[in-house]
Amino acid sequence: MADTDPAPALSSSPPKKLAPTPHATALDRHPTAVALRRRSPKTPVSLTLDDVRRIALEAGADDVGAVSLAHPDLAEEVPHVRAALPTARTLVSIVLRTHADDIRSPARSVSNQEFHRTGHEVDEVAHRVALALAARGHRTINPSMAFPMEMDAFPGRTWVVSQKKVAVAAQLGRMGIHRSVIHPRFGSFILLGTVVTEAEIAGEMPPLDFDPCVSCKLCVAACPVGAIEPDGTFRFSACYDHNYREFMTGFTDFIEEVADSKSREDFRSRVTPSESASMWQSLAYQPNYKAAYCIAVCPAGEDVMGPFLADRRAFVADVMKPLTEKVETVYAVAGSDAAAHVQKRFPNKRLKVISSSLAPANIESLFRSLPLTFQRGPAKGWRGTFHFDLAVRGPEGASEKHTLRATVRIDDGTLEVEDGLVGMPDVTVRCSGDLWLDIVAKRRSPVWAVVRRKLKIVGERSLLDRFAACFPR
Ligand code: B12
Ligand code: SF4
Repeated sequence: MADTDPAPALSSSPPKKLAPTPHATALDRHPTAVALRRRSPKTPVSLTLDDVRRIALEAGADDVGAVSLAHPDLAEEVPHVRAALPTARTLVSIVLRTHADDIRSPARSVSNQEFHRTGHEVDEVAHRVALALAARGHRTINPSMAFPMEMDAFPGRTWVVSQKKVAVAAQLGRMGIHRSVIHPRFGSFILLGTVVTEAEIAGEMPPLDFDPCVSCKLCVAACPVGAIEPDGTFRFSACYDHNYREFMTGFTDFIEEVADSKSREDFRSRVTPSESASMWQSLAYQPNYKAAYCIAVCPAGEDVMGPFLADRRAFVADVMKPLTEKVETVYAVAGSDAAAHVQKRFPNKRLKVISSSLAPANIESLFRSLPLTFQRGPAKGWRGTFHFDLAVRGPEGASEKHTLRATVRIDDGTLEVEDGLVGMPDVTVRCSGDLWLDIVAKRRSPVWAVVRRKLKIVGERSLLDRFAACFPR
């Protein structure tokens, strides 16, 4: 499994004898050093895929696989995984089942309880596997199944390892239309863990030779904010703004409402007592997801599909309708595709308009994050090419500047972002990167910046308003 692995062969290097230095130092005479030198050195135990599967199943996993970090589909993971364990060579993917009836309950407290319970169990199982591999002489870590994450990197990539990618590379399932991994037996009712180890593991997982997703598109129909497209395109901001209302930036938005409120009455007009109580519950216990309906309605998987196969109409009535007909608050940013979707498809639900708190951390990440916040609705029926030529300060304290150049093309609902100034622009924007970030975050007015000659816009200015509407805040 490690043929093409560029990492040094740490696990197979012979154990070094802890010989004392020629001139005995105080450390050599220390009781711990003396005791250790009396022991015979440990040789790391070689491991096969069967060994690791047995260890993980005994630790409580429902299914398990392993894949080399050198797998071509995991190239993007390498720097992140090695930042957490520099000698990492193999990823052990762990699957735990969730209880489908709980996840399907319209009572969100029941569903959330199950997500949290199984999530903790994933972390426990992964920890037991990590200890077992470490005891066999291989440095091993168990990154969390979800939280805590590396929030320094927020709002960029905060996760140590992408468990979906690892599970798919380890042949444990395939990505469904709803962009979660579907296991051939347990379907969408799983949570994933990944154990990162420097051990080389002999043996390969047999390929999963079919796609467990049955393309029924119930996930598309069930999502209250239209986050899942029939072709499998995932609308990240739609899911994040609603489902994660009581996580990360949803919580920040709540705090900012507190800060902006002039009085108790003003605060209550912005945030209902029920929403405050819900936020308290998320803080005091564990953060509550608002939906996960895409997972709840998914009929895929051998252990799950029976009722759907027997009577599809009854399945929709019993499983999907209670969720889609539920009267509940749905969060979406004004002008977003999600807001339009709730109004059109779910008039029975209460749309609550919120501000997007997905602000980029710096000008470099602004262009990388555009696809995550792009809204197709406001981009329909027109096209424009935008050149950005932005002066960017060096690292803090440094005086040097560089120029960040990017091209953004919007064409009838589609978005393309490219490095450099490419093609003929309809609009060119020139200013400092900091100023553009402030304008995007509405901290500065572009009119003020043009008047003060800090911002230069060449071309059709009205297109910039259309551009802004595609990234509502
Ligand atoms: C970020 C994240 C999210 C994001 C993005 C979800 C997504 N589809 O990727 C949000 C906040 C929306 C989310 C929601 C949910 N999540 Co989540 N989430 C993660 C996390 C931390 C990383 C996911 C990941 O690898 N993304 C990158 C690539 C591989 O995913 P992708 O689909 O190709 O990329 C899409 C988005 O992620 C986004 N994207 C791509 N790159 C980047 C970079 C950045 C910086 C950002 C912010 C986004 C982003 O754009 C892509 C296309 O739209 C993992 C835990 C982990 N450490 O792996 C759990 C995980 C994927 N989540 C999980 C679950 C269960 C959920 C929820 C059901 C939670 C809930 N109870 O409601 C929903 C389901 C939403 C859905 N249909 O996907 C499970 C999925 C299990 C499975 N069967 O696959 C995981 C694996 C946690 C776990 N340990 O089990 N999640
Ligand atoms: S609900 Fe249907 S379309 Fe969606 S992931 Fe599951 S099987 Fe695929």
